[in-house]
Amino acid sequence: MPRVLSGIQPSGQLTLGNYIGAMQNFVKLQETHECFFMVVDLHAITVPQEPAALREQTESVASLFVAAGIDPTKASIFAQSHVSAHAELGWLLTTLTYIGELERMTQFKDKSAGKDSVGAGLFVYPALMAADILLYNADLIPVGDDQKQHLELTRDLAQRFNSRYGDYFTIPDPYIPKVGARIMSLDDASKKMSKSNPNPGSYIALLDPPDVIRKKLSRATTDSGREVKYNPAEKPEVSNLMSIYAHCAGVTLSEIETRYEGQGYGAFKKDLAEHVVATLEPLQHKYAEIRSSGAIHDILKQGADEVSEKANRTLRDVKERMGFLLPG
Ligand code: ATP
Ligand code: LTN
Repeated sequence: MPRVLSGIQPSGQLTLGNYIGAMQNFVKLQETHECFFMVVDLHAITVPQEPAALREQTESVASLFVAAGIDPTKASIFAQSHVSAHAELGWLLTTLTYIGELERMTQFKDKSAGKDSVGAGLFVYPALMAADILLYNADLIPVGDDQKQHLELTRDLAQRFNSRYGDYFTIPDPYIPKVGARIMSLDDASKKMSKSNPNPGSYIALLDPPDVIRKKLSRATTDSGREVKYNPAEKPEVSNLMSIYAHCAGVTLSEIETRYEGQGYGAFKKDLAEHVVATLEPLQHKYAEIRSSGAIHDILKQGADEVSEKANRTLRDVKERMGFLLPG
């Protein structure tokens, strides 16, 4: 069975962007693929995290995986730091990565812009992501549009390793949704919706209560026109809201255009809020159940147990190929 792998950082409250861009595909792919879904806590610490918040968010993200419909009997759900081979292969791949490649990464440029001191982890982050993927020889990587460049680097590193040390790694392909691969900020359609944005009005968190969702969407920026038309270049705000609508209501963009012809933005935004609320309510109920049951610890332990053997085998093979003296 082809393998799918992806990760989400426990760096804040998950947003509708994470859900539409990535998690919805996780749920879909678990039916047809062998799946590995990680809470990438080692990636989250590339920017400062409060220890108590990191622990809480790690449990929260793992619980949201399950609440969104990832079934731990079909997919392995685990915390990256519970499988130490990730950090170790990350280091080995860092030594194969060129500084120039890392300097070109737009996520690094965005996250380091304007900062006086930037941790080295933020810079070498893509090599750790490559390790996540290559440890399991994953074939398909469901991610949002912003991760395309990191995935290109993963492919280059796999090819570089294979040409230096002999064919070993599978070259992974991205799996990116056609609509909704880049959900934009509600207050600024030139920036992607992001859980680490300091303005909570810029995103819909998956755990926002219904009234907060309604308020945030009614305040979402729109242009001064009236037409509900999909045109990301000229009407980026409305087009962004239409992508969200399409996902939550399960309709096409042209169906939305027909539905709101001649009606202006008011009715559209009101209905949009109800579709988002209806999408998130079942997830929120399930989330509350999972958190109060305490089951997530066992799910994460089971996930790490399921994947560790495969990860350790890859690490051993890689070390052997690179010329490390193996113990014993
Ligand atoms: P941070 O703001 O902390 O960098 P993030 O919100 O960008 O976090 P990640 O954990 O980096 O979230 O991303 C998890 C997954 O969600 C990735 O596959 C990413 O591509 C996807 N994703 C994140 N934001 C969006 C978005 N606005 N639209 C579509 N997909 C997104
Ligand atoms: N870099 C990704 C998170 C991530 C990931 C991965 C995604 C870490 N490891 C492996 C896919 C596969 C991000 O910032 N969203």
